[in-house]
Amino acid sequence: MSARIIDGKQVAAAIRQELQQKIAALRSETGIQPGLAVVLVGTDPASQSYVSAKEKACAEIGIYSSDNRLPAETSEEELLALIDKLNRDPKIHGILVQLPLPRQISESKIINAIAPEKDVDGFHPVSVGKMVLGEETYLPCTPHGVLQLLQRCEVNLSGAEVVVVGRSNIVGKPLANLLIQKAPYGNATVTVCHTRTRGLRNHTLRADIIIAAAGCPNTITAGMVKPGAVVIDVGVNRVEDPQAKRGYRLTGDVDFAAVSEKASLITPVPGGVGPMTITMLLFNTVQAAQKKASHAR
Ligand code: L34
Repeated sequence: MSARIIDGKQVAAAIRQELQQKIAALRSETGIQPGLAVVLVGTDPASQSYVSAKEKACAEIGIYSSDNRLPAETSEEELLALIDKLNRDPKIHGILVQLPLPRQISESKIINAIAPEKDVDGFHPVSVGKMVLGEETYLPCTPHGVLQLLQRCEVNLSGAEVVVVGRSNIVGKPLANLLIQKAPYGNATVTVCHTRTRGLRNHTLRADIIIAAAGCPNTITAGMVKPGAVVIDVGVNRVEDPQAKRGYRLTGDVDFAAVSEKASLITPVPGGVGPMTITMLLFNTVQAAQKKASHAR
């Protein structure tokens, strides 16, 4: 059996089209154009490419974006001053500080400084707290994108055995939390595995849905997958490849070729979760602008 491949680009394009219409309506009804501040410190090539993709996506659907690229030596104080300025800028509804940050800057200090109403990444403790409590808030983009993919592919989560591999603050932890919520996108039975998990395979073999977010190629091999399982690959790893044009190729956390012979549904890398991450950032930015418009009335 060969799995159906989930086309993340196509799902992302459909959502972006919905957003484009919402933005046009918001602009004509209220004069408000959603605005996103994009902040990148340093020159990490992967971060540069993600940030450029986010800015391009904004332009395509009518979100204003301000580009803030700072040198790698930027101090914590300088970055805090920029955040403060963006917090007070009325044209900006959302602030994205691309992670990771250079070593001299505390990520948690920076995230804490973002006004919660502009926290379109959903990383601020206030946003995380609301998410865990099931209150309305901005959901973190990658987990939200995964939920959207599952929903739009009509994967039934209620009572499903889900194994999340990875416990990062930006993917594993929030995703596990969302999946157990008493909500249409939740109601799953969730196991979170990580680097200290014993017998990873015993866990993944039970799973109806495996979500790989370990950041390591070949974390999930065919022998770890129950026939017919749904496999979502969140990993984006650059692997050196002299044959490739750019000197590297992208691969996820899943042995795609072998696992796709066993799964019923699988996401590719690239073209799976990545485009959804960017799309949910756009979604949150539009939501932030809509909220502001409704307060202004
Ligand atoms: N603050 N930092 C903050 N928010 C985020 O949501 C992120 N993340 C992660 C890293 N740091 C962050 C992203 O934006 C990962 N991430 C991200 C975004 C987009 C893509 C991958 C990761 C993506 O578009 N991937 C493409 C391939 C891109 C390429 O060719 O390099 C894909 O199809 O998977």
